[in-house]
Amino acid sequence: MTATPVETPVKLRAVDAPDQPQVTPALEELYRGFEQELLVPLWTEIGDLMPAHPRSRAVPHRWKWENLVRLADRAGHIVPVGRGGERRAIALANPSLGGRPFATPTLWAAIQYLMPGEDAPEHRHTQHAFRFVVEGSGVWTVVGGDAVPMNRGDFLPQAGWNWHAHHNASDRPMAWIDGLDIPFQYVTESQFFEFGRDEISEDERITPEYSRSERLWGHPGLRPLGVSHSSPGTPLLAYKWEHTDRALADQLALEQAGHAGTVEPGHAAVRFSNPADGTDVLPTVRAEFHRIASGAETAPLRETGSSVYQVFDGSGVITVGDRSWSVTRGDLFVVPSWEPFSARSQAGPSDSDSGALDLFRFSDAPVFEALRLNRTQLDR
Ligand code: 1HN
Repeated sequence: MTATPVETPVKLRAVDAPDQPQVTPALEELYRGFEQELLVPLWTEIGDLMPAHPRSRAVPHRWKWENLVRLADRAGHIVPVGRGGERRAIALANPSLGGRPFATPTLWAAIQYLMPGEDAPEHRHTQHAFRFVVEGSGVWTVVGGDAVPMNRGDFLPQAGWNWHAHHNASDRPMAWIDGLDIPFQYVTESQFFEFGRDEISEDERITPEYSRSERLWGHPGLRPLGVSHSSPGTPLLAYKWEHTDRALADQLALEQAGHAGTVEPGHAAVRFSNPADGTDVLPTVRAEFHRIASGAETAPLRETGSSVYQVFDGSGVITVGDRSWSVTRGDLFVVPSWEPFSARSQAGPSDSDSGALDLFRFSDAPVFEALRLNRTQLDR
């Protein structure tokens, strides 16, 4: 029997280039020696290891919501939800990340779909997560026993290690998006996961208009004195659309009246923040909402770290690096690290509203800020 030769994962190629040592038999022999000992010299790698600026492994990409919903609905009729698979969640796979379910090198984004009367079983994980609802209603997410309603425009963060299950109490299917820091926790090898109860209790199968968390923490500028909050992430489990919408409308109205408030002309924006201390809602994930007034355009901006956007309302044109797309309600797109991003609002024929382009955004910015790796540059 012949032994299969053991393949070493290190492969070094001597190349004839001005910044490389002269290719000689001695150099070739040195490189074979490096391969045997699993060694890689810096001089063959430095351009890739230390680029002059970030060059993302991810590429800019857009997913059309109508295609996602069509396929999720088909999955709803074919694929059951239950223990093991846990969720009918279908993830965006960035075309240059090897077919992995990673929207960017750090962020997961998925459409989740729950059929009428269905339950997604309880579990918990260290990954930080949120839900954002672009259309529909009828699902309650039960976080730590607290039933939280989900309606169009609502943002529902849920820090890692909280028990959670979902329940569709309505007679219609419901879709929403999930964002998590799965790729980040995957590469940092920090994940834990546990199954919870197979069924939530009858007294959790309730459909209140406000969760307990909203009744405690959801009043603007008012911190409850009877409760402490020390666990990671926000104690507020839902940020309702009516507040977000009014904040953005007021910024643009104040600008019209000659007052400060917008981030640039015709561009209103808010960050979802922790009411206990004003920080980001999740330790690893930032979430924001941007409204670009009819006809306005944002200045091209580069930032370290990556983002995923979902169009909440309106239509427009998005430019990311050398890519440009028309977008409309529900469409998702990714902005990789250091790719310049700009958005232009352009009312489409079917847009009934003010003509503004409303964008929900999430990013890995808290990680970059904590590590002091955050950098921005205006591109014009
Ligand atoms: C998860 O628990 C949810 O609770 C969504 O809705 C997506 C993706 C991977 C792992 C767990 C949810 C998920 C997930």
